[in-house]
Amino acid sequence: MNKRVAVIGAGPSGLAQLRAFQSAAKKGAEIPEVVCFEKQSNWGGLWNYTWRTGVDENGEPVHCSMYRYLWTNGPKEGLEFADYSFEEHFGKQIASYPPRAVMVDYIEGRVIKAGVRDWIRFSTVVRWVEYDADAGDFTVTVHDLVKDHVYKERFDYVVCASGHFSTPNAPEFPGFEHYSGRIVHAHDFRDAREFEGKDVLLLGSSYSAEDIGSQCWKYGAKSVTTAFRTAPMGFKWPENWEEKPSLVKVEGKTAYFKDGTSKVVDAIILCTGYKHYFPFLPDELRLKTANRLATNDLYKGVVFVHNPKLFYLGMQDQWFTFNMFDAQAWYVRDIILGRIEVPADKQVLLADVAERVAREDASDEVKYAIKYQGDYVKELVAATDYPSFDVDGACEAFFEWKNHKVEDIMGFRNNCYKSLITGTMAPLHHTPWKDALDDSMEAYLKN
Ligand code: FAD
Ligand code: NA7
Repeated sequence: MNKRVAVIGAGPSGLAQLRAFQSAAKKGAEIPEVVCFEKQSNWGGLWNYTWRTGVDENGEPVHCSMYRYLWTNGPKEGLEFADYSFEEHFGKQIASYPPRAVMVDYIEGRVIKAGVRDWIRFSTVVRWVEYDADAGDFTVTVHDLVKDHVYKERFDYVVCASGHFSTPNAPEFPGFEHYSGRIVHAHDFRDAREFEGKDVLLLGSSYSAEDIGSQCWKYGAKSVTTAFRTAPMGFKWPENWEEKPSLVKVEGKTAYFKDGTSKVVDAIILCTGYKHYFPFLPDELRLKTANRLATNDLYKGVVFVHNPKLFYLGMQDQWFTFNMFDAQAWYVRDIILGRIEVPADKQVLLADVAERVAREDASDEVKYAIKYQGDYVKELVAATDYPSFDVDGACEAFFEWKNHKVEDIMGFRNNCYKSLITGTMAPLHHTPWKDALDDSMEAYLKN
């Protein structure tokens, strides 16, 4: 097989694609040449922490949106690789909400074992992708940032795994221009200790607002205020945390809210989400979608309907993460290997997308959404040789996790779950989350 596949990004999704091809090769299949372009100097995507914000050492936008002291925001049992358990990696079962460093070690473990590092060209940013309809292939223009050299190569298929939680959605509010405190987007938040003793306002009511607010609280902020646009998060917050409706304006250091109340705040953190942003793709190849479970224009959630030789991984909003990226990567691999056929009629592809969108829109219930994405994972897993696992069990774990958060938002990480891959129960972590200030791997693994 002398086909060539370009994979853009070596985060969890891109690495899943490499692992998918490597596992087929290991079973004796002939696979195409796979080249992965990664703009950072190491793999791991968002999980590859950097202290930098703004631009990186090469002048490229910093990809990382993660911060110090980040622990997974859902139980690890919901994301465990079906072909590489936590127990296999760590040699023992570990507690359910690992900090980022532990997760990086786990993510790396599988691809080190697979031996695919040589497939990746690090510090190489994809600048542009063009499709040549006559030749039926893509020309990919990349910049080797170390050699400072721009070059082009041709590929039969392109897999875009560049992530979508890196380019901030940063709205402006009246008075921001003259505000004398710090205004920062969640993407550039790095260390909660910066806000020790401060009154902090977070805009947004989703994961970033909840977790960055919790970090600030844990590391000694004087008070936390979160302002929602649509609906409050509604947890039983600690005493020095309050939820307000939308921010209307700021004057001096005073923030004014829609209900007529106000509060003097030292810093404003925009937890207002991210944009799907693909500056390296022309109009006809670029995915344009909101952050939702059924994206626009992706047949089976991965095949770009306007050019089925282009695939996107991980572009959905995410309850399921690593195992969903795996299911997608195995599916894409099997299309490329000719094991799965994509219908030739574009109307069929569009109908698949429309059905997924309608089904997602049928309910606003959180349980429905979790199950919806679980069913999607099942659908893809059933079509390939990715090891099947108890997806319904993972949904149950997510339901339980949601209940734990309602019971105790600052204590939900003190719970443990049973692995759906090995069946082993995770140990209770040695220290409650709110008291565990050291997020190193050594500290976490002391169980
Ligand atoms: P990314 O991790 O974003 O990786 C994309 C890769 O593409 C990056 O390495 C980037 O450098 C590279 N890239 C981008 N553009 C180019 C280019 N032009 N050329 C070359 N390379 C390029 N998920 C969980 O399961 N649990 C959690 O606890 C959790 N916490 C999160 C916390 C935060 C703050 C955020 C933002 C996300 C969190 N997530 C979490 C979700 C996260 O989206 C996934 O875990 C995962 O990182 C997505 O993987 P990905 O490979 O699709 O994208
Ligand atoms: P999300 O989940 O996309 O949430 C964005 C939040 O920002 C959400 O509450 C939005 O309110 C709010 N938002 C967006 N635009 C505005 C404006 N203009 N004004 C006020 N509020 C706004 O992003 P997160 O960063 O929380 O999470 C992304 C990932 O990071 C997630 O997968 C986690 O694992 C970590 P809405 O409810 O739409 O009214």
